[in-house]
Amino acid sequence: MSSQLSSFHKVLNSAKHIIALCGAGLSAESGIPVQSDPSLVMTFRGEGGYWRQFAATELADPKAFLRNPSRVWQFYHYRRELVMTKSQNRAHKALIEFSKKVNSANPQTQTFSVITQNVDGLLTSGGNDNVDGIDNLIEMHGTLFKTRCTVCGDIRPNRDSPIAPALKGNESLSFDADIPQDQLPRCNLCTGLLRPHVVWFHESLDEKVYEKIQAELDRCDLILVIGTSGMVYPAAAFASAVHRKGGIVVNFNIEKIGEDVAFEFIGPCGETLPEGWL
Ligand code: BJW
Ligand code: ZN
Repeated sequence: MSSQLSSFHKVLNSAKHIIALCGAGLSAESGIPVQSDPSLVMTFRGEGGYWRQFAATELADPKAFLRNPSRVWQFYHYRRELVMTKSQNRAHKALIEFSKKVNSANPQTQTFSVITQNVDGLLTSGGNDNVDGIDNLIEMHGTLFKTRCTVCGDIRPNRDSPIAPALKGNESLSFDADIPQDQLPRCNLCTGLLRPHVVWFHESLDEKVYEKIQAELDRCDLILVIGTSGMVYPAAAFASAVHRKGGIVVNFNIEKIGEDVAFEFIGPCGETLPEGWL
């Protein structure tokens, strides 16, 4: 075992309040595209081997939805359908295993919570494969598998495929079908237009979710930063907040990122994370 790994194990065993902050890199090995530069583009491999590029900020944005809900729903329908074909990878499983281990021991000794920016739901229990999930999970940017009514605010789980009949067959990457609003996903309670229950650019996090995150950060003495570029706020500020209070920052990424890092495991987290827990 490398000396870094054995030192990390000591730190991991003696930490009291551990957080894992996850980003798109966690799900990369499940085959879910990573947003390489969230300020500019999201890239997907299109049919025929072409790379098509979309300005993520033009789709994951409340103004875009107001202007063209048909386009934004096609983008989210595409991603829901894609994610429904994917499964947890070794990194998800390592986190779930660690969470079970910590939670079955004395909560006075150690706690573990996971804050994920991912909206793919791969850390939640259930899903297509009825898998195990993380007990103490905060999906800070929401999830692809819940809807929110733009009129009455009702939030509910939804794994329908397709989410509306008119979206079926619109899995191409052009997102340019002009679907009438009354054929987009509608609320069961008030027939209002539904939207994905995710946090778009220029939107604030849900207040209760943010309070929960603050409480976790306040007591945290070890933060594992897994597969996130640290470019999108407020999540980008969490590791330095922990570091400023004397906590330890550990990075799992395929490249070097961030400052104030005590340990760095460079490589695909499907490999480095399971090793880290052994
Ligand atoms: C691997 C790997 C492998 C690959 N193993 N690793 C302060 C300063 C500047 C700007 C702002 C600021 N505060 C707010 C802003 C604006 C904005 C922002 O941060 N912009 C930045 C682009 C600068 N933030 C917001 O708007 C936030 N709202 C807010 O602050 O409200 C207040 C407000 C109100 C009104 C006006 C203005 C402000 C909300 C942000 C919500 C972000 N939502 C998204 C979309 C969610 C829905 C959806 O997916 O459709 O969340 S954006 C997108 O980025 C998504 C992600 O969760 C998020 C983070 O991306 P992540 O996970 O880090 O992914 P990548 O692709 O960036 O990185 C992947 C990493 O993995 C890389 O490092 C790879 O190396 C690594 N990797 N393979 C390990 N196998
Ligand atoms: Zn409604």
